[in-house]
Amino acid sequence: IEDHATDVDDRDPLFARIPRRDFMKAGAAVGAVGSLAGCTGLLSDDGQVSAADADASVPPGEHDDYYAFLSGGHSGEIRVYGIPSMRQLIRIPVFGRESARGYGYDDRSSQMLEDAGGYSWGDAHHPRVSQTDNDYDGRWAFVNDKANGRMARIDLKYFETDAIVDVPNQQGTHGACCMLPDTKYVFGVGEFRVPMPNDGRDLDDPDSYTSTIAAIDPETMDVEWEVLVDGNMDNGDGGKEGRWFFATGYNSENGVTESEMSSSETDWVKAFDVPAIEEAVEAGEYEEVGGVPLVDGTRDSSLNGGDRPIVRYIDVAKSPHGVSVTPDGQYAIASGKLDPTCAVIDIEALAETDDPNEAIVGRPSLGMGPLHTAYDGRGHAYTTLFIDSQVVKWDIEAAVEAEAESEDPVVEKIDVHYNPGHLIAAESYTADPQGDWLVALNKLSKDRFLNVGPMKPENDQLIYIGDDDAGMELVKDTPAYAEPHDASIVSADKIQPADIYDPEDYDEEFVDHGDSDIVREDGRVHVKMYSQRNKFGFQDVTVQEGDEVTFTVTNIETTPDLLHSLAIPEHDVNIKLAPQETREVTFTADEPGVYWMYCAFFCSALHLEMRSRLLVEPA
Ligand code: CUK
Ligand code: CUA
Repeated sequence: IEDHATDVDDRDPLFARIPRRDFMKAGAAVGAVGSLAGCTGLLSDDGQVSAADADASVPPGEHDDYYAFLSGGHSGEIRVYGIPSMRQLIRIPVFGRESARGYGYDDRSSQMLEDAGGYSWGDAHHPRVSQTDNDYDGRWAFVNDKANGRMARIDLKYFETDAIVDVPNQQGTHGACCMLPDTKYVFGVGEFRVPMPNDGRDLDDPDSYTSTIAAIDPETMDVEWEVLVDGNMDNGDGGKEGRWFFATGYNSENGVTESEMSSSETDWVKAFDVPAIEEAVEAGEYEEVGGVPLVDGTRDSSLNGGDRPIVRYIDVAKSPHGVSVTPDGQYAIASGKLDPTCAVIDIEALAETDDPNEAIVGRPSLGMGPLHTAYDGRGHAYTTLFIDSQVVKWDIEAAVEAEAESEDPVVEKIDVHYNPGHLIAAESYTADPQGDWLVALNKLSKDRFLNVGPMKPENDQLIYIGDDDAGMELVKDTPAYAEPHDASIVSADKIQPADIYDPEDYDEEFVDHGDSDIVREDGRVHVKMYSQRNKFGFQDVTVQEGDEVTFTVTNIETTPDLLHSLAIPEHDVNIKLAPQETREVTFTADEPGVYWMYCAFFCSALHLEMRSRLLVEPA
């Protein structure tokens, strides 16, 4: 068991709060499955490579079975991995400028970042892919910004961010997920409680702080309505049938310090009855705050007083963290974090009972620090144990029956390295998970990789879960740059990205081979030019010192994978041009001189020669 680094750090503030009795119980369970896990490890004793390991080694030139969209935490981006190879295929900048893609450098994307608040970074936690009929439709991915209260949309035709909304009345938009079955809304879950509105009032009156959930229209990215609640909120997930949305929350105490926030023995999972909220909005039962209808879902609200409350407050052990709905839509499972159990909430029962606490039908004791839960579609749940550094596989129905028969729903535990946050199984958020691969997003890698200094990578571990008899098998370590939180894994055939741009899809005017042009008017110069191997539409462009210059540039190539760019030294100009893409950039030519405009993508043997001169004449 020593080998199975249970990794309990006694300085860990989470651990410090776990009752000793529960720790002993979990410790015994680890021992029972520890020996079992030992014989299913990657390198079996006879040195043979396992079947799962062979499956996971995607040979050179072959493609993966899945796309995985991983959030990049405070790097503000999304990373796309192939599963099971764990190769990083591309990065998608979302909340911050990124020079390789020219994201935030051309006028359109920099205006989008500006309109979304003008922040230079974000904290991306929960990437969720749009669904139709509870299955991935390959249209969009959405991701929250916990740092600045925003939600972004990624267009999966081009794998690029195409919209960001700054959510009113939310300071930290943490949980994010789609309203299923058909992505009617994207929900943003507000975490940080603040005065409402946060305009200088009630500064030191934490009892009056509040948080909201926001329902965002996925097409327009407009916030349609928000619901105000008691307590903080954390993660969220939607039911499969268009009625319920669940959010965990801590700090029912209205505290502002760590000890205040975790003093009470219970907190809530909030179940939002979406059609009931829509009715209230329809009936005008809201206040407009920050430009959006704000519906009162606090416990004492009149909207919660009648037969059909809009928000049900379900008591669970203190400070729950993740919540996810089972693939069959039957249960919402909320992880205990500071408590070794998960709460299994029967969604149908919730609609039928007056006391929402009666909807809790299971409380399996899983281990130390349960955070997030994923599904294999065969009736198992997989929950990360942050403190135990394990993934626990358990039987959902056994957990429900255990209420009556005290049966142990835990099937197996596997060690991960180390301290996992989220985990994700293939298509776990749909009605039909694939049940083969699972990725544990471990916060710490410690000594698993070459030492790269004090800031170590995280460790995303690939685990094979396709064989219930052989058990879970750890297959791969993958170093990850700070700091993936959540992911969505989508079958490769459900996403159909474009190879080249369609000029119909953007606003800028496509510049053909023939119509490169310069228009001058009152200190403004507009240059339209094409780019192709190995030249730009103009060999020289002459402007006056102080001119405001706009370049509209089109890559007129139709060959996939043939990119150009326009880079202009000392003007911070850097736009990416994929085949048939047009981008615009505007800058002031404020220093006289010669500036070599060049192409930064290595596009041919004459790539270095692909340059033109910008001549800025002294005023
Ligand atoms: S949260 Cu980070 S590990 Cu933002 Cu989903 Cu739980
Ligand atoms: Cu075009 Cu290099």
